[in-house]
Amino acid sequence: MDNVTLNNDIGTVWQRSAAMEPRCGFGELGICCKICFMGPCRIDPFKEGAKWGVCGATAEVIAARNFARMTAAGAAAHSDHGRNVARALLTAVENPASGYQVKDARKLLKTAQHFNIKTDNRQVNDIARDLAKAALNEFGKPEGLLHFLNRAPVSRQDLWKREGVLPRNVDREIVETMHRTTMGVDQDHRNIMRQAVRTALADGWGGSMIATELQDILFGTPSPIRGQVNLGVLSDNKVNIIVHGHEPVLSEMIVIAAQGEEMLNLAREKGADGINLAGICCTANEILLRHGIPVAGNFLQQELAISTGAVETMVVDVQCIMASLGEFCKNYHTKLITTSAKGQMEGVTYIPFSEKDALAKAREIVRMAVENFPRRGAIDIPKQRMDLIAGFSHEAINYMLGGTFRASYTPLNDNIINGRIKGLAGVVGCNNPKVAHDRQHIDLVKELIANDILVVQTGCSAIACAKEGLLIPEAAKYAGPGLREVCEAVGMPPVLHSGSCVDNSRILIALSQMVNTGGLGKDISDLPVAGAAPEWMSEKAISIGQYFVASGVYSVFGVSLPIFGSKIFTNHLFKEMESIYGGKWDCEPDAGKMAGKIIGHIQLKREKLGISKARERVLYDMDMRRELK
Ligand code: XCC
Ligand code: SF4
Repeated sequence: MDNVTLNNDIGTVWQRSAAMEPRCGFGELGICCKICFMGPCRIDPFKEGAKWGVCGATAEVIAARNFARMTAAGAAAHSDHGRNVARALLTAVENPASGYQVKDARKLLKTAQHFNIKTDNRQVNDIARDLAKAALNEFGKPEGLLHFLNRAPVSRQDLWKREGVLPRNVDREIVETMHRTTMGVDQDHRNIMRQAVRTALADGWGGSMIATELQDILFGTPSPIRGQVNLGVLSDNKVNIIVHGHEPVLSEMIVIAAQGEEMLNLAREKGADGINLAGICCTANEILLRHGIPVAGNFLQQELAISTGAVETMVVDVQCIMASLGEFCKNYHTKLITTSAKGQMEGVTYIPFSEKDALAKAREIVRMAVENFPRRGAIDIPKQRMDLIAGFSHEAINYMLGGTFRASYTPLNDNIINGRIKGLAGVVGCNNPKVAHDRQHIDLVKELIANDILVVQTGCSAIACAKEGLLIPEAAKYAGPGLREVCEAVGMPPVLHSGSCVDNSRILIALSQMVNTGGLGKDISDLPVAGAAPEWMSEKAISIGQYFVASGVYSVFGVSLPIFGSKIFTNHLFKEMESIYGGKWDCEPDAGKMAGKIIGHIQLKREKLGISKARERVLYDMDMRRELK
């Protein structure tokens, strides 16, 4: 699909990516600085040219500042999303006409406890109001630390305290990173990286976790649900609406609006057989997990979806929305609608979406889509589509493995200890046109499950593997014998879809629970687990990598990393960080080699835990039975 021919000048993302070659080597290596206007400065990686920027900054300081700023930007994106969810929770309490309401009261009570909010003999709405306000306070409170940090294993909290990296509030860490990386402040790459850790922790254990937990309270905690994926989910006879972006605060309302009788009647009036809603990127994951709404594709498929000619409306909010879409849509009848004051495009219809009149605005958007149906011209929808199962929140994993009455992580830990499952890998993140679309995700995940490693996924990576048919129970046939046995016993796929990118916080909680369950060491860094982002491109991925490393997880990225211009800084990420945090960064563009590194790492952790040899399964024979009597 990389070679669709188009009659517009802007082309596809692959064509524009090819036109960028050769890319700037200084930028690719992370040693280009434009932080002040004495520059831009660049360091010669071969040390024949400039060793210092105009201000005297070295390669490691420049690379560290760039890296820290990427972390801050990523943390800001996830956390601003989280803040919006907290505002929506407050709206649910104060303005029921908005369409929002508390769906999971049980999770509300549990989450409130983490914030020391009283729950006994209180109305749901009163607790929800307190929680929403407390969550909003996390972004700018003048004193204290982030509440969710107390969900990490105690050993981890102690380590963070020792290192001085406990985040105080979300906004402050992002602001401080911007301050410290401005011209002439922090000129020690290790000190810069400490602040980058604090900022990333404020994302994973702060902004992202607030987004995930409060979304579950508002829209329901995911549990396994069937769905379908790929461009073949678009309908040839229904109005196709694609929601693209990140915040379910918008997409949840579109789901409700598209199901209304009034809109369905209007669609029939316009000659359509109904309304077909589908998603792209993380917002797709959000409504897939909670409603089974089909996924049209991941990041690199946003233009392809429009090129089918079958999309009446693409409605976008924030993050990962290509700037090309406005120009791209001019060649099709597709109506592009932006909805966020934070994300607009010149010449594109903007319908301001706010929590206050969310449902009314969603109806307006759906109506525009329906009215656009008669303008549809020739269509060409690819046939490809695949079944999948998604919805493995950490609560769902708990119930699935442990049963409703004794929900726990004990069975998972037991299966890891007895060697049926060798370990856990979180494979997450974006697509990047610099590498073959989806290939790295699929090749990596297939090799991991073949080696009895259970894979947990989020984001565009989950969508990539879903298209390949790895997210159905039948995919157990690709798994090694141990993992296959567990999957078949429980009826689960060997690859578990846990949600969007803010939902990587679910993985943090799952890892903490594995530690607390016992038998696999005392800290996250003892667990036989690893993280990977084989096709990363977004700054958000850097923040995620950084909070996983700082939480004790070995995290390996594909494509490349903008750090290699400084050996000193690379050494800090790949070696020194491990001696501090027990987790470290790594980079490996080849999926096969990446799999080898992860398998090796998991094996090493198993050896350290003393569980490296798979225990022989004991079969009771007659002699042993007699002995027992
Ligand atoms: Fe964006 Fe979240 Fe990356 Fe996909 S995986 S390209 S960030 S949509 Ni999050
Ligand atoms: Fe150059 Fe230093 Fe300014 Fe960066 S901060 S652009 S290295 S002078």
